[in-house]
Amino acid sequence: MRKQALILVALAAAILVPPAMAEDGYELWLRYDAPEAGIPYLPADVVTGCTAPSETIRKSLDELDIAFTSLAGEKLPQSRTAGQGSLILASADCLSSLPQSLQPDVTGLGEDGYAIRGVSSGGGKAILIAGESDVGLLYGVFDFLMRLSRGEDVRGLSVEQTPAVKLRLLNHWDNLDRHVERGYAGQSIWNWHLLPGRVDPRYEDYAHANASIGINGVSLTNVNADATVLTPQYLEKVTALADVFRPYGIKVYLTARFSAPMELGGLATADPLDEDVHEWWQAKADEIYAEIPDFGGFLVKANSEGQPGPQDYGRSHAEGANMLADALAPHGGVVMWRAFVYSAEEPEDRVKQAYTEFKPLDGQFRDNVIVQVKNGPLDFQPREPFHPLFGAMEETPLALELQITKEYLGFSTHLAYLGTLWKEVLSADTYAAGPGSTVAKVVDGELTNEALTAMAGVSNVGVDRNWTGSHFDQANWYAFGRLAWDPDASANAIARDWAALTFTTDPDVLDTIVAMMMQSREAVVNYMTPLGLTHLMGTGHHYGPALWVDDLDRADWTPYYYHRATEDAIGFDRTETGSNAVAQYAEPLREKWADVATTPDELLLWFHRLPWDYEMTSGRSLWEELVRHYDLGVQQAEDLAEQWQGLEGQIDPDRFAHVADYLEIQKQEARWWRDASIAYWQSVNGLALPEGAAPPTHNLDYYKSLEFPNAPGQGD
Ligand code: GCV
Repeated sequence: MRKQALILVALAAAILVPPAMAEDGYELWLRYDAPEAGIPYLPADVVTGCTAPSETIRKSLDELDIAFTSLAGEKLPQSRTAGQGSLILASADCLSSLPQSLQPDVTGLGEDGYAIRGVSSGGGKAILIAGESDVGLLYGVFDFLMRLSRGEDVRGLSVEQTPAVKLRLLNHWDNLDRHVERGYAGQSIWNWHLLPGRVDPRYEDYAHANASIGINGVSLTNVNADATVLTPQYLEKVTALADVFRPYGIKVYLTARFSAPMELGGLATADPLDEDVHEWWQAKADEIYAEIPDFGGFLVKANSEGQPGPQDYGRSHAEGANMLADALAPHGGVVMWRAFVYSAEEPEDRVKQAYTEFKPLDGQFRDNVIVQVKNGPLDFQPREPFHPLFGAMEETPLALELQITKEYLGFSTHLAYLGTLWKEVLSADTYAAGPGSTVAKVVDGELTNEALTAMAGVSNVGVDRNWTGSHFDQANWYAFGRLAWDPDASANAIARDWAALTFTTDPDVLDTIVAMMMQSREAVVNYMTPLGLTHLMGTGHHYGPALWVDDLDRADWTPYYYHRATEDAIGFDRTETGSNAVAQYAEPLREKWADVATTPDELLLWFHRLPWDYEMTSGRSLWEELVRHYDLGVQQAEDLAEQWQGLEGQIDPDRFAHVADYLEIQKQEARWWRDASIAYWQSVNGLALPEGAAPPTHNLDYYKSLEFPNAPGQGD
């Protein structure tokens, strides 16, 4: 009888006690898992200097509750007076209830800056987190908690942080029907149909994640814009999102379809010099600001890939941008005008067109316009040289646009940590004002003394439970925020911080994960587009290799346009004898890249057209070197999968298995890329494989026959 009762009790307990939740990636880098060795410091209590805490201060206090409950098993008690061991929170608006001796000087930290330092209190030591603004303080709280969570001893900390870049934005390419252009993590998280009635709690979780890495702006909609988002019906929905984001210091931006005055306003024209058009935009801006007083502004793609723009009326990009800027200026909004422009009719080398178009407009933009430039002159390829507009626009602020979603780097299944790619761009020297004129110094405004600075990342967020499709792609979201805050931060250090917060603080496991991340992007370059090759992906969806495509309506959308391979040679001549794109760079880069002997291998076929038997610095022929890179890429992909397998048992099982499956896909696709590429090149150059290289698994016809009509993330 007693035994039966015990069984019944055990059964009831099994039914009533929910099993521990498996890790599914939803918490991102904010898991607040206690570090292996426990947290090195537990504050005695938390004290704020506020008499009436703002919503943002309340978010900071909530964050401390969430974090300490997880890290230490209980919330910190809140006290009214600071004593020994206190954690003191202060901002300019949140000082008055602190004793005079503890009121920090917060001026000079900048609007988003913060400080964390030890102070004397109650006859002992306390820790002060101070921001000039409440949002700065919130950023400081996140930094403090993430340090604790990584196992850092925060007691001797003395940190002062001010972001190098003013506007740090995610750009969503989300359509109103929830399809995400180039999205690989499911549908858009914005459920427009249900907004504003249903404000999904996920919106706040999203804002919370962004704030933790310093992101302070979100452009909600696709740059291939739909004017509908500017209707009153949709602005009500946008307002609901803005209200959720505000306490986290995040402003909303919208993509403005240039023809909106015609589509929504019934005007006969969208000519930026037309008075009615001007008035329409002014009224629209007033309408938006009446509901969203901190609205960030408009992001615009104009006269590119079929989007309407000022050139439809014979006006320049500056005239178009300035008209919108005038409408926003009274409210403090900005226009982010994209320089991703190229035309199907234009015979000029596609990678030259943005510079040709924008360079003559330098100095013609209003003060509240920032020209948004992709990292490279083509389109977010695995590797490109930096965009020649960086360093070339002395009187125009330039925003750097990066792509977090991996349209050209294997979608969400391939591990490609983009921190290394972005650092390569940021640390590239433009030589615009002599050596040391890095892209980072253009972007943070130092080079041309710009106050308006910005960095934008095309978001990889969707409704997938883990937000980004793959666990490792969370690292790219995280790295974007960290680099937008501090472009000088190291890709390696960011990877290590992310991995410690996301997986474990075990140093050996971290060494493996960071090593995997640090080699991952180069692996992708090697098996997809080595030696400066570019844009060889499948038509439209950009999934997989399609090097043979040479017959689309637009030549500049074909892989052939970029590789130009014939029996004798391969590559795009961008020197004086070709398109002369090198002339868009400052000396000594121009001379360096114009000379094949001084062009680095990784950009060789970007700038030069060379015979297949060209002798490389390695002593191998170009053909042999190409095959070697493909093989290396496949080997690296195999290594990634193997390194991960070595971590079995040290990573929670669900996330381990998810990553392992994706790495297996990457391994297979790396081989597919290598084999299809080699099969195609051989069909063109008729060359035998170098000794020891394996023949492609299938013949070229097989690779050509593969179709992927339902590949995710396609454009219209
Ligand atoms: C939003 C590339 C992408 C397009 C994208 C475009 C852009 O061409 O393939 O999907 O359009 O870049 O950046 O505007």
